[in-house]
Amino acid sequence: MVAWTDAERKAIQDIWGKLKPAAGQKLFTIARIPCLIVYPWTQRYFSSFGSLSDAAAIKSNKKVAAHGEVVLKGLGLAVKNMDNIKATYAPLSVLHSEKLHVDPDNFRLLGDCFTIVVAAHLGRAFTADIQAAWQKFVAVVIAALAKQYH
Ligand code: HNI
Repeated sequence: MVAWTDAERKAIQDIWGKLKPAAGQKLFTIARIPCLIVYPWTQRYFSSFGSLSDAAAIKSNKKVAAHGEVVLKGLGLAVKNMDNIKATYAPLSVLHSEKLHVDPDNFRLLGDCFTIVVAAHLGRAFTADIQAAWQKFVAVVIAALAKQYH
C-alpha cells in the first residue's frame, strides 16, 4: 500500500479541486490532445475516433473531447481512492492490457501530458513540493494501470 503524508493528500485534493469538473474535462481533453499530437503513434489506439490526420482534426474531434472526460473520471477514481489505487484500477488495467493492448510506456507519456496541463493551469501555485506530490500520484496511477500486464 502506498504511504501518503497529510501534505501529499492535501496537495492532490487541492489540485483536483482546482481542476473543476468542467475545466478539468477541457483540461484533460487538452492533455489527451497533445498526447495524440506530440506522440502520434498513440493515434493507433483510436482508429474508431474518426479523423486524427492533423492537430486541427484532433482538436475538433468530438470523440477525443468525450474521451478526455472519460479519462478524467478515471483519474478521479484514483483521487477518491488514494489508499487503494491498485485494486481500484485492476479492471482498467486488464482492459488496457487484454482488450486495448496499449503499450504501457504510453501511460508515462500521457502522465507527462497531464502534468504539463496541470502546471500550466496552476501556474505559480504548482510549486516544487506540490509537483512532488502530483508526480508521486501520477507514478502510482501508472503503476496501477500497468499492474495487470503480463
Ligand atoms: Ni485509457 C479507455 C483511463 C491511458 C487508450 N481509458 C479508457 C477508459 C478509462 C481510461 C477510464 C474507459 C474504460 C471503459 O470504457 O470502461 N487511460 C485511462 C487513464 C490513463 C489512460 C486513467 C492514464 C493515466 N488509455 C491510456 C493511454 C492510451 C489509452 C496512454 C493509449 C495511448 N483508453 C485507451 C483506449 C480506450 C481507453 C483506446 C478505449 C476508448 C474507446 O472508447 O474506444
